[in-house]
Amino acid sequence: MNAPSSAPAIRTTCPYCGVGCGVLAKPDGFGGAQVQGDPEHPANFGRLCSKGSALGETLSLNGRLLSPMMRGGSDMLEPASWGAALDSVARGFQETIAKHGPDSVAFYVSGQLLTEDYYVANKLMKGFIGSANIDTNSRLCMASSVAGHRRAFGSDTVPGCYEDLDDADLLVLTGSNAAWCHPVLYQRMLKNKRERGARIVVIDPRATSTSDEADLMIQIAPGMDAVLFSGLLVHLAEHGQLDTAFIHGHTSGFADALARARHLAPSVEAVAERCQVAPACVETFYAWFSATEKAVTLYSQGVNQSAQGTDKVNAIINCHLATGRIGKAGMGPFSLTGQPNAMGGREVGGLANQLAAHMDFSPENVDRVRRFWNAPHVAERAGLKAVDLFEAVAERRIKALWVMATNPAVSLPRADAVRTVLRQLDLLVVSDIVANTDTITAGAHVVLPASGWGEKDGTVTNSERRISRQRAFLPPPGDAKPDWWIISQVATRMGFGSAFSYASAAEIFAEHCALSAFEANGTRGFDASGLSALSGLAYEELVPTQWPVDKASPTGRKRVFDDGRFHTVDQRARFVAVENPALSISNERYLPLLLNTGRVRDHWHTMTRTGKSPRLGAHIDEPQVSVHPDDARSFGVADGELARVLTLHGSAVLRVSVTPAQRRGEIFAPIHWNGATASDARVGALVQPACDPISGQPELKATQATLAPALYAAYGFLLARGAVAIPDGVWWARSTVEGGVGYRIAAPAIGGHWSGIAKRLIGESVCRAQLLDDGQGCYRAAIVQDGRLMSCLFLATTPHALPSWEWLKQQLAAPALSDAARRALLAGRAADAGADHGPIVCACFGVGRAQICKVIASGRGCSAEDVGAELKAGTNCGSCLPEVRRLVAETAKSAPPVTA
Ligand SMILES: Nc1nc2c(c(=O)[nH]1)N[C@H]1C(S)=C(S)[C@@H](COP(=O)(O)OP(=O)(O)OC[C@H]3O[C@@H](n4cnc5c(=O)[nH]c(N)nc54)[C@H](O)[C@@H]3O)O[C@H]1N2
Ligand SMILES: Nc1nc2c(c(=O)[nH]1)N[C@H]1C(S)=C(S)[C@@H](COP(=O)(O)OP(=O)(O)OC[C@H]3O[C@@H](n4cnc5c(=O)[nH]c(N)nc54)[C@H](O)[C@@H]3O)O[C@H]1N2
Ligand code: SF4
Ligand SMILES: [Mo]
Repeated sequence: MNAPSSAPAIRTTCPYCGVGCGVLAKPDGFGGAQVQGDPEHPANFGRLCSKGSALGETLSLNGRLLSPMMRGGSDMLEPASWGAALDSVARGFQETIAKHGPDSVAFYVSGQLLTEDYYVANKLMKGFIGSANIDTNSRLCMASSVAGHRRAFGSDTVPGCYEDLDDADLLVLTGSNAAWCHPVLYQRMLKNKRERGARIVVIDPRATSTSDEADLMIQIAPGMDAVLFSGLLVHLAEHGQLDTAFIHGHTSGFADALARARHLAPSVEAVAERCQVAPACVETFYAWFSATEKAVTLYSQGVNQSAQGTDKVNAIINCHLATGRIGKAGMGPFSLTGQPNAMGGREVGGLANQLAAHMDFSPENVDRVRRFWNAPHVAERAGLKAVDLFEAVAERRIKALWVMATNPAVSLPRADAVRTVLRQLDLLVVSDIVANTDTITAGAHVVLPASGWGEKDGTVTNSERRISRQRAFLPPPGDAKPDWWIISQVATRMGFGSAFSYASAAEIFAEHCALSAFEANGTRGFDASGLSALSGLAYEELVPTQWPVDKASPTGRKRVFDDGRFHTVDQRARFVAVENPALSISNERYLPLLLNTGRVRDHWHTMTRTGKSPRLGAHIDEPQVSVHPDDARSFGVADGELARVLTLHGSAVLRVSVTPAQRRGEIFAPIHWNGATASDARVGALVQPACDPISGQPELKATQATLAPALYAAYGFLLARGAVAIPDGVWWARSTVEGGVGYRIAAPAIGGHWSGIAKRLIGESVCRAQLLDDGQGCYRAAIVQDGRLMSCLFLATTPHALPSWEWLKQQLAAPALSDAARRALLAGRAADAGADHGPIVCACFGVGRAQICKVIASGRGCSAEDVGAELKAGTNCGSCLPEVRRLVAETAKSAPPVTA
């Protein structure tokens, strides 16, 4: 049965990336919902990417944390009442503070909390506990942009808006794989390219789906962005492209910044040499930027996550200030935010080096916030930034820690070390929506069930400063509660009840907006005073609104700094003389490779939500490492085989993808797999902890590494209707597949031993179905019940001897096995190549690579549009269009069209 179609759709916002797309969610009456893009939301006008489109598949309660848990006598987590759990958290914090002072406790929070949750957490720590030891995963994500903005503008403000991407004639993307990470926005840029002829420049050490569509790709040496943009500043100065009126009227520090730029980047040749790219490439970029007034420079983690991230940001902003290209339609520096509410957390002041609402720790601000909150112990100095905070846990300076909506045992650098030190805490509290994250299993004492997306109310702010409502459309499952409620309850039990007696998210939002303007006199960037008097009903109906929103602009403002006035004391923007960049590495000869890390198209971070969707799992379903062909040869690893990646900090076994998209000497691994989804693929464990000296953001994109083949006796697949406990010693990676769970496995031994393991893996009845073929080094077992495949195990001595995984998955999904499929299962091969769809390219319509290639080869797919007409691939969200185009181009190259 399906949803009564009259059920009203609820307007809400996507919980993934910082594009902040509007979503219409229609509950189906059975705990799920149908989801589509909100045509009225100005971030997406109805579009959603593959992740947003699959939100409905992530709502099941499978794996959800449904009750508070406390560590019991047996040292195991056991269900507890809210009263007992909250009391124990409050008591734990109070006792630690009483014994060791307020700086012995900390909160580690997240850009995935709603603004209201964030506000309450920040208020409790900085106003009432009296420490600033609250930091956030935004330290790993946006801290360099925050620091760069504050140095240049005097406030953490993104000047422009998404409309600028429609109006621009040049779009420069540096350190951003927007085609995969901000897909709806990227499609908007492509539309501009298609319809208005905007040019796209992509700057990245690897070729990506984003660079596939670029007019110019600069495959830059890692870490050299500041050199490239310093060279641009020099070029602008030498070619009469400076806006001298703007520089003199509205900025300071130009001469110093230019002198430093000249030192770093004396000539195009010098830039090309340090960036390891062709001089012509650099020249073209400079010429295009010089000649194009309407230029936007977008940047993300290739810029922020760097030991020189803040300088990279300022090197970019310098070029926009020098040309006066800021605060005007179609131009400006544009920091793409990662998480759905990275920006909201920054508004609240949830980073350890800010106090609250764009205020620092000056005595005046401390006093101001003390009066506003009526708070007893306002923190008077900055607290510990993320990496230092966990260092303090290791040194036992922090003894009680509350982690909310983030998974530091996976996502921090040196993640294995982090996971170990979590065990040293006297009290580890984790608020999450799922029961088994690596942070929880590391040794949480108390685990608190939060309501998730669709179950709670609040606001998020996207990359263009637009505040949108997330609205509940499902009841919270089990005992789950909103994060703001959980924090307020603990605050109340710590004796601060009168300041935390919130009855709704709306009340908190109003207080947050009021604080933003409290005694501000226009000196602070973030001003949402225009929303501070919203009634509960008006909050319910709040339409997406960009801050600043105040008396002067009650409906919000698209752009700021359009009047050339900035938030510094003299209202002038600052040029910054940037340092000479150098990667934070020493030249150990035994670690000759550089490990870069990042994201894949269809997974979100540690996969606690995207991991539930079969179609999102189908695009890339196991942990990978991309390796240049020359490196593959010298390190003896081959495409499709497993390799161990080693660094000073840890190791992981990943599937090798050999690709010329990598620069020689550099490898890339996605961050998503962890202890809950794979046996040995915690990429965060490999990563070095060096940080940017100004922002404290870690260098997550460059760690010295090496690579070696990881040899097993047998490789294979296991498909089952539910999760399976895989024996120790077996390498595995799990994904949700249609109808069950799929594991890719690699095992140290094969033979008689395997039938025992098979029994454990797929059940006793396996004996009836098993087929052992020692002669060819293969092992196969399948259980078929009532004509349906229930589970199967395939092993072979090399990965290349296995049947097609995609074909096997199709058999598990099928309501009944065909006779041919049954025979093929026993023979251990796909029934016929035509039935094998290959790895999924289009997640929306489940179209595989083999299907697309077949259409292209038949001559019916000369363009992505043709492929779409034949197979629908790419016709919904468009996230796969870059890959479809690449397949068309590759096929055209490899097989010249047949002439009649
Ligand atoms: N599918 C998907 N989308 C997401 C997320 C997700 O988990 N999955 N997460 C969201 C979040 S929180 C974030 S922060 C964003 C991140 O979005 P992005 O920053 O676009 O993604 P990343 O893959 O982390 O890194 C971007 C690129 O930086 C490049 N890079 C590495 N070093 C350098 C360098 O020195 N210079 C330059 N110019 N480039 C370099 C990498 O090769 C990589 O292609 O994505 C958001 N969107
Ligand atoms: N090597 C390397 N490391 C990286 C990065 C990289 O590029 N390379 N990127 C960094 C970046 S930019 C980021 S943003 C981080 C992301 O890293 P994390 O923040 O650690 O990853 P998530 O999986 O997003 O964690 C969010 C957690 O919150 C839970 N959750 C979801 N909704 C709610 C809710 O409403 N309430 C509560 N309490 N919990 C909820 C989820 O189940 C999940 O466990 O990783 C960082 N680490
Ligand atoms: S681009 Fe995709 S992940 Fe990002 S907000 Fe929009 S639908 Fe969600
Ligand atoms: Mo992020």
